[in-house]
Amino acid sequence: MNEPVSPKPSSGTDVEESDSSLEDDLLSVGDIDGVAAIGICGVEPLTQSLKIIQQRKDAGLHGGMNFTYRNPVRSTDPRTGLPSAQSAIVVAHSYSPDTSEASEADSARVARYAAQDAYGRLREVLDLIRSKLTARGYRGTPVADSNALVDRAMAHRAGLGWIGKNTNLLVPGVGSWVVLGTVLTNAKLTESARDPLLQDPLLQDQLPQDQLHGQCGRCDRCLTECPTGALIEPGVLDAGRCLSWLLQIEGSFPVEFREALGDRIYGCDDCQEVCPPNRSAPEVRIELSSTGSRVNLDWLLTAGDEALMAEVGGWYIPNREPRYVRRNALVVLGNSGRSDKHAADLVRAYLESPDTMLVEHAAWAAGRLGMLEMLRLPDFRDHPAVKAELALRGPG
Ligand code: B12
Ligand code: SF4
Ligand code: SF4
Repeated sequence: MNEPVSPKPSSGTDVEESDSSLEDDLLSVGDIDGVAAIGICGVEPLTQSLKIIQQRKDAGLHGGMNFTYRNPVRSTDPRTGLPSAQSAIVVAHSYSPDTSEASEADSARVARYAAQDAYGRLREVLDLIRSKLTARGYRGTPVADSNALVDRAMAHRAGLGWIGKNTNLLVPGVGSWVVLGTVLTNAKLTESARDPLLQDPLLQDQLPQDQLHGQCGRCDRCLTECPTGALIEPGVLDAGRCLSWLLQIEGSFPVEFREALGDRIYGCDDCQEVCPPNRSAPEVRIELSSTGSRVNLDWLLTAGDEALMAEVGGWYIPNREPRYVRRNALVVLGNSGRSDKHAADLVRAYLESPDTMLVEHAAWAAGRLGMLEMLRLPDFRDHPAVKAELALRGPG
């Protein structure tokens, strides 16, 4: 278990003993280890964000995602989470920039935010803010990574940082290895001092793109290094090309992006790993999640439903169906370059699956691993998915 969060002793803030203002007391949470930034802002609807979400939806850039795209009007109105809200306290909590365990051909990689309990730690901090509010008779409603609010837009409004060309919120001096959350409250709080341009929500909403990405300067590494070209313009992501989303979609994993998936089984960090401001990210010690940063591939492909979900149940998995974890694992297996008997046995077992989607991915893995002979066996060669793979790979 993580140790419960408590302010650093140096902060000198104690609700009972201090005569500091409510704002000072709330902002003192910023002294807790791991809290990268904290700010207070208003709860007017995020009109610019609404416009952006609608534009991207109309252009098909959401790639079928729901989240904030399901009901953009609600997700861009902070009062959706608390109708009596008057103010918001927004927090960026760091997670460790390095959780990497040695890469092995029989394991799959988990993105850093999911390799550790980053949201668990954030929620503890948000709960502490809530308790400070309720101790003074106010309401406090924490919201983080839910469909009820666009977190980056709130963090931007609260002055926590800038929106990078990779669409992430970057905290000055810290970078983007942070998760974001908000506590909505019915207390009317003084907004944090920040860039005058950002003081006025109307002005903020009219902020031109070059100022939005201001501190990125002329850098464009995230755009050029994204393995699938998903960042089609500075700050614009085509979710239909983003590996992080493709791992979460229903149906087949798109063939054209399977090789680019490499060994990723959940999330993708490339556009943050290449980001120069992230070099100054602080090291934060957070307990690893149930998976850690690498999951054994053979285990993923042989575990029963219950055991599998006990391990990876914290991930977004379409309809909570374990077959999607296995689909993704088959793509990783195909990319593993393995030629050992155990890998061949795994592919073979999935070619026998009653689930056509899994047969199709197993056939692809066989083709990529050079196991075409297996596909030509009488047991498999007449399956439509196998036939299609054989046709694609040629006579071999
Ligand atoms: C859907 C979603 C995804 C989707 C789409 C991401 C995307 N870029 O659109 C997918 C599955 C691909 C994804 C991936 C990741 N995600 Co995600 N995701 C979300 C979620 C649930 C909603 C985001 C959303 O609404 N996207 C739609 C676009 C249009 O909105 P947006 O990118 O947030 O941009 C808003 C602001 O930038 C602002 N804005 C943009 N331009 C302008 C211009 C002006 C003038 C103004 C004022 C505002 C403004 O308005 C936009 C719309 O509200 C949020 C949680 C939440 N409830 O907010 C987490 C969230 C954005 N994800 C997060 C994380 C950690 C990730 C990953 C790093 C995980 C991983 N390792 O795989 C990757 C990063 C990939 C990337 N480059 O974005 C964090 C981001 C932390 C940060 N530092 O920014 C969030 C905030 C979760 C959290 N609470 O911490 N994610
Ligand atoms: S998460 Fe990966 S695929 Fe998505 S935009 Fe970033 S680098 Fe590209
Ligand atoms: S890689 Fe460069 S352009 Fe992309 S977000 Fe980081 S600083 Fe900005």
